[in-house]
Formats: sequence, C-alpha cells, structure tokens
Amino acid sequence: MKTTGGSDGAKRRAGESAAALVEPGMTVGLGTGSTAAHAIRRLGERVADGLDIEGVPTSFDSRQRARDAGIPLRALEDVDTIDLAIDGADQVADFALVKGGGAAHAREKLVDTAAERFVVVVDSSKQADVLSHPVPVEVLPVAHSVVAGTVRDAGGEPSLRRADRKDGPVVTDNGNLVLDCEFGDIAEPTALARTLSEMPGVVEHGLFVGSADEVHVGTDSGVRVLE
Ligand code: ABF
Repeated sequence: MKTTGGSDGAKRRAGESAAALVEPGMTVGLGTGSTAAHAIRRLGERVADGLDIEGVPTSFDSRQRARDAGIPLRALEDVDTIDLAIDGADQVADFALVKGGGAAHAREKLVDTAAERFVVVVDSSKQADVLSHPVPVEVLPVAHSVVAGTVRDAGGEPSLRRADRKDGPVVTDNGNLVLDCEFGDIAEPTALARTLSEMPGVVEHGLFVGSADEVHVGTDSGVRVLE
C-alpha cells in the first residue's frame, strides 16, 4: 500500500486514538490507508481482549487487514446501522476532506457518510487552510476520456492514475479507473463536489464535504482532536 504524509508514529497515535472510541456492540466502518490501518490493528487487539464488535470494510485492503487482525466482518449491504467509521484522508481543511489516494473513495464515502459518527484520522502533514490536493475521480472505464474533457471544461487538469512500475492504469475494487484532477486551491469545495457529481461517467469523487464529525490529528508527541 502506498504511504503518504508524516511519520508512522503520528499516524499510529491518530489511529489508536480513534480506536479507543469504539464501544462493545458497535458496528464499525473500517477505513483504508496506513493511518486507518493502525486503528484496525488496535481494534484487533481489543477484540482479542474480548471486545465484541463487527467491522464493515471500505476496501479489499481494509478487509484483509481486518481479517488478519481477527475482527468479525459484515458487508455494507448486510448492516442497518454503522455506529462509527474511522478513515484516513489525503488532506483536511476545516472538516472538508480530499480522499481517494488509495482509490477506495467510492466505498469509503458510502460507509463514512452512512456512519452515525465519522472520525477522520490523519497526521499533521495532512492539515491545510484550503484544500489544494488533486481530487481523485473514479470513472467508468469507457468514460475516462469524456470525463477528462469535462473536468478540463470545469477548470481542472486531469491525469489518469497509473500503477507504479507498470504501464497499465490503476483499477479500483469496483473495476473502474481514476482521474487525479488538479484544481489548484479549492475555495468552494461544496460547489466543486456538486459539479463533479453531476458529470456523466463519474462513479464517485474524493471530495468529502459535510460528513466528518471529528478529526484526530496525530503529531510527534500526541493527538489533537478537532470537533
Ligand atoms: C484512504 O487512504 C484514502 O481515502 C486516503 O486517500 C488515504 C490516506 O492514506 P494514509 O493514511 O496512508 O495517508 O483513507
């Protein structure tokens, strides 16, 4: 898994801080990425100590991690409620997020926005005053060039995500492709989110606006909780 951002210690503090919020009987959304992986690992330790929870993974990767950690799993379509979701982000500005560096943002958005409480886990390198990280846009394979043109019309610069050391494109867990779309400073994330959602051929984009309830920011010495 590609790892970005700050130190692993800061990511671990953020992940473990969020894992401490989980209570017996909860159904927990399990995010993707190296920071959420720390939460999954910690929850596995708590399950081994007797904590009774069920996890709902957001990706193939988080499902594997949760299975390895011994967390009982349910599929999203089999649960009525998700009590708490814990997930990472590529950038955070005033509770708005860019996600999708792991190409899992479509399922992440389903699980995270369905949750009663969505806790974001990041290290402090992910904090910004204004979002400016390229926005990952998952597209139907047949639509990638059409959507690229529409993104350009909307002022963005798209680039098809390619697998490291391979010629082919990254393919998501859903069998789709990803355009990383550079928009510079995103002064109005809500408006851009709406624009991207309305583009034919777009399955889901990585702007998460209005869904995060709190952000646990890991630092080299502790955790800042924003709520
Ligand atoms: C997932 O993993 C993605 O939505 C986000 O892009 C990425 C964050 O990864 P990491 O915690 O490894 O920086 O949450």
